[in-house]
Amino acid sequence: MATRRADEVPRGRSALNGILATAAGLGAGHLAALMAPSSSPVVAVSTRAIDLTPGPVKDWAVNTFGTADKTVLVVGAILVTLGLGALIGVVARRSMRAAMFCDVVLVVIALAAASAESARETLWLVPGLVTLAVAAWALLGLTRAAESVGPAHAEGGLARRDWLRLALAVGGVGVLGGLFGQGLRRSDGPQAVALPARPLPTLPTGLETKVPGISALVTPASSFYRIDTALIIPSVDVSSWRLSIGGMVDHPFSIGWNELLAMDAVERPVMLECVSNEVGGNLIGAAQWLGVRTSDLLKRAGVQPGADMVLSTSVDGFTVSTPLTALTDEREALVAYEMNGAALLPEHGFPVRLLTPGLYGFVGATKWLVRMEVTTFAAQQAYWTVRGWSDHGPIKPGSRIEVPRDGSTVKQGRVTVGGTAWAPGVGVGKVQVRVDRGAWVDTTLGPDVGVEYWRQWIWAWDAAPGRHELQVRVIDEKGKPQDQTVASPVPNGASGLHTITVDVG
Ligand SMILES: Nc1nc2c(c(=O)[nH]1)N[C@H]1C(S)=C(S)[C@@H](COP(=O)(O)O)O[C@H]1N2
Ligand SMILES: [Mo]
Repeated sequence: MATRRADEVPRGRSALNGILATAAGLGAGHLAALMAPSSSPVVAVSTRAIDLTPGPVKDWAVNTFGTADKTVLVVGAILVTLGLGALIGVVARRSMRAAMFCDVVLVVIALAAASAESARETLWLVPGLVTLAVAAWALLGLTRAAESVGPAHAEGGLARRDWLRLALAVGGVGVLGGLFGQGLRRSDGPQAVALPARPLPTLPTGLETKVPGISALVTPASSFYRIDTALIIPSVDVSSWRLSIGGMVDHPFSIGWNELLAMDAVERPVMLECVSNEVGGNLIGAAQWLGVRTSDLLKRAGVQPGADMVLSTSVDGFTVSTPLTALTDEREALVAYEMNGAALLPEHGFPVRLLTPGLYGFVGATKWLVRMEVTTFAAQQAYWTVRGWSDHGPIKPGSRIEVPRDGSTVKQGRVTVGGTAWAPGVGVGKVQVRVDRGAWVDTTLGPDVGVEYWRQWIWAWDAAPGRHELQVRVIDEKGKPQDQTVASPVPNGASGLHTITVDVG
């Protein structure tokens, strides 16, 4: 069959060859990564990208994309790589050797990302090498097919059909590899574990039964916000899971699942908030947690004088620095293994997470917990503190209006306004609202579930026609109002009044 030189192939066709070959490589690599889930090139590179993200950028991403931030990152990484693939396809017109070299460089970057994972997998090399082999094979094949042209229609048509057939096959490898690789990893559900039966202390009925639209007193685990750096939810087997406690202690030890379950357990209603939560935002929830007191574990280890921090580590290498006092004082921080009466969901830290009442998640709520190291703030830094977030992260007192919704229209007359408010460690004394910057008026509070829990509130508003501004504030049990200064989340949490606008018709 007659051929043309590579540089006679239309540029667009060469670019398409590069895109298809790259897609095939990524898809095959993702499928191969069923053997080493975090080492799939797309996953490894995206994970490294998250790790290299400074605090303000993380905050921007969370606020712009919410909990879809990871999807945006992965899709972005795929698109950028396919773009580079197009360039490699064009490079192949001049020199196949140079194109292959570019492929190798990209795969070396992916391999470096996979090897840098703090929890490096045994077969971390496999997905990258599969990616390289498939991408190189596909680029060679497609380029050769694109170079083939027949002298007359008949043969030329054949050559074109050959390319098309190969292109479809290569594209298919990319798409199907990616879909199967993803689908098969989704299919292994959470491990079923037997937990000792314990009657749940019943909480009072929340105001959500009276006022539609206000947050439930207890947030169901399935709708609890999720924030973490894990692109793939770590899957931990309780039979091999262990929590080790060491560092500045007299008796370092480690404890397995059954031993932990046999320890004295406490059930506590506790709210949790992400430091990235904006005023009025949704990165907050409240639940009943059950687990072992961190103070019991630390007592057993025997903390040495001079320590002021516990650095806890997740199975995926993520770290959290918690002030030692917060893990030993009367707030009763937990190594928790139940949420709302059931085992933790994988996305919320199964089998075991840290839960420190009154502290933002990044300084007290390590999911997939495997290690607690007693140390000092001077000696060690944790994942987000290295990236510009504060060392100590007490949750700022705050409040939010949930009904009516910001920007909605309501009928004039009696309108129920309601929401949630919190003042961890001290407790909610009062929640007040004001209309159009008038006088603050007291609202009616929902059930009191303790100082580490949020409190629902409602208020009957006699709404006059027109556009109105509503604001809310919490006053803690000691009489201190929440900070009204407008601050963005970085470095230690947002503050300011939640303010909404409502049209009364
Ligand atoms: N292993 C691990 N634990 C983690 C994180 C993480 O990225 N990895 N993020 C923390 C942050 S920033 C928050 S706000 C809470 C969120 O817990 P949730 O997803 O169960 O709501 O988990 C904390 N624990
Ligand atoms: Mo967070």
